[in-house]
Order: sequence, then structure tokens, then C-alpha cells
Amino acid sequence: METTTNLTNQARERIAAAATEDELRAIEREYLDKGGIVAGLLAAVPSLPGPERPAAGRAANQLKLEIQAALASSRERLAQAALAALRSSAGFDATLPAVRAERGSLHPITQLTRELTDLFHAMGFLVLDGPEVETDLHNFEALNIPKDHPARDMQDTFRCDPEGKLVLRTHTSAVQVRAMRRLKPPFRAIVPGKVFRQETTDASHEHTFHQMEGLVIDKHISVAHLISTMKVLLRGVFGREIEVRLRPGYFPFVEPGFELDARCPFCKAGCSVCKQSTWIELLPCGMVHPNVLRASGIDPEVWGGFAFGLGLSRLVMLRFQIDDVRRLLAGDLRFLEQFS
Ligand code: FA5
Repeated sequence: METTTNLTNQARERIAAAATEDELRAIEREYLDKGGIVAGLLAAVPSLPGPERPAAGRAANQLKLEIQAALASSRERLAQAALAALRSSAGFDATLPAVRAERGSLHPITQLTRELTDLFHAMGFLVLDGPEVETDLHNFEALNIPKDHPARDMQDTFRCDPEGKLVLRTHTSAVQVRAMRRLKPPFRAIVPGKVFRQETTDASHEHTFHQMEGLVIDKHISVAHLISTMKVLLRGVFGREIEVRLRPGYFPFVEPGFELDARCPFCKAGCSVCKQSTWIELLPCGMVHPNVLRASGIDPEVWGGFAFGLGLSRLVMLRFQIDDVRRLLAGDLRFLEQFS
């Protein structure tokens, strides 16, 4: 007990006299660090006679608390002294405004991708990724688009080698076959990502843009499941129920295939966004073609499913009222700063 009282007094004096943070840190190390004085006292407690141990343990802990308190108040003393010195130095003006910290913000595509990812996650969907440089097999062949098939002309392709074995993926559908080969049905997955097309660009066409693929493989899946999932998606994006309609659409990897239109969320009687039609073409989709299931090693007699290919860049445009898709990836900070 006597030792701890002496140690407390000694430590207090030294801490009160310390003139720099380095000195305080040295005292702190000596007393409080692993292998320091307090640790030594605590380690000695078990060797004391039984009745003395509780009081000795308490005294050692008390020493630790006192030193910590003394260190904190000395640090405050040093900080105040440093501030006072700064204030009295020439040129210091406490009334000058502080330098504004620049805050970054998430890109609108990232914002919407995260929202949609959360939404689909809640419905049991996995979130998958795939390579942007793809094989012809995944991008076309296994999706029921053989070589020389006219459907290849629907998407102008950047080829990466003279033989055309590697391409920049033209759609996130390329990940469908990878997913089906890797995961055992039943499963649900979405694939947000960048895709590339050799396009003449305009306000609604970019050579590099984002899509989000959706794929559900299970038993007894019908068009009704597809429509209700799309409605949940649109309610999540626009915050309210949106009327939808299906039109026939042709994609070799789905049968039947549809174009899903959404009732324009911006007008009642027609506007520039919906080209005066009150409908917006939003989501190509359909029931997965048996040939695609077969190419992925899944028995189409047992399993079925639906797939959709959301034009994520177009949806971002609608959601944030952006008039030109080319703004999205142009990297202009004046544009991007509006989405913080
Ligand atoms: C496809 O890419 C199909 N893979 C979609 C699909 C998936 C159908 C699953 C059926 C089942 P499409 O070429 O129509 O389809 O493109 C899909 C969406 O991407 C379009 O609706 C559009 O919103 C968007 N899109 C297409 N081209 C561009 C472009 N150049 N710039 C920006 N968005 C584009």
C-alpha cells in the first residue's frame, strides 16, 4: 500500500512537470504499458498472503486510474498552452473561415446499383460479377446465338482478337451461362455491370454503358413471377406502383421474349421522356430458352426460369432526370457533384 501511495505521488509530480507530449508518452510507457510498473504490481498480487490480495489489487488499479487522469489533464494543459502560443503569434486570426473540406459523392450509377442490389438481396437474389472481356461462347454461342446468326447484328461488337474468340461483352446476359454452370438450381441472381457496343453515340446510346441482368432458375416458374418481380423492381426505383405492359420481343436466349414497358412516371398525357406515348421501353425479358439451359448443363424438362436485362444507364437517366447518357461516364466533376 505504501509503495503504491509513493508511486502515485511520484507519477503525479512528474506528469505535472512534463513540458512536452513526448515526455508524457515516456511516463505513460513506464507506468502503464505491458511490462510497466502497474503491470508488475498486478503480477505480484498472487504472491501476497491471501487476506492482503484484494486491497493490493485495488491499490494497483487505483494507481493506474490516477495516472491516466493525470496524463489526460496534462495533455489538456499542453494543448491549451500550444493554442495560447498560436493566438499570441503574429498573423493569427481566429475569425478567418476554415478551409472547406471537399466531400466526395457516389456516382448516380453506383447509387442506383446499391439500391437495386439491396432490393434484390431482400428477395433472395445473389449478386454476381463476370469478366468484361468475354469469350464468344458466353456472349453469343451458349446463348443460342450461333456464328452467322442474324441476331449477332443486333449488338455491334468490339472484337479483341482477329479470330473473334474474345469480345468486350455486349450484354450482361453473358454471365447467365457462367452462373448456371457454377450454381446448382434453384437459384436467383442479378449481375450489375458494364457492357460495350460499337455504337454511333447519341443522347440515349453510349458505347460503354451499364446493364443489370436478372436470372431466376427454379421449378414451375411462370410469366406471372417475371411480371411481379419487375413490379417490385419499379416500385423500388420510383417509390410507387408503376403500371407495366408486355409486348412481344425477340431475343434468341428467351422464349417467349418480351419488351416490358412502364407507364411514364413523369407525365399523364405524354412528354419528351416517353416520346408522347406515355409508355417507356425499359426492360427486355423472357423465359429462359431450353437450349440455353441445355448448354449450361441444366435439364429443361425439370427446370425453367426467367431472365431480364435492365438498361441500368437508362434507368439512372429516368430516375435522376438526366437528358443525355453520355454525361454518365464523361468524368465531368461539375455534373457529378450534383448527386452528392
Ligand atoms: C440485351 O442486351 C439483352 N441481353 C437483354 C435481355 C436479357 C433480354 C435477358 C432478355 C433476357 P438490348 O440490346 O435491348 O438487350 O439491351 C438492353 C437494354 O440496354 C436496352 O433496353 C437499353 O435500355 C439498354 N441499352 C442498349 N443499348 C444501349 C446503349 N448504346 N446505350 C445505353 N443503353 C443501352
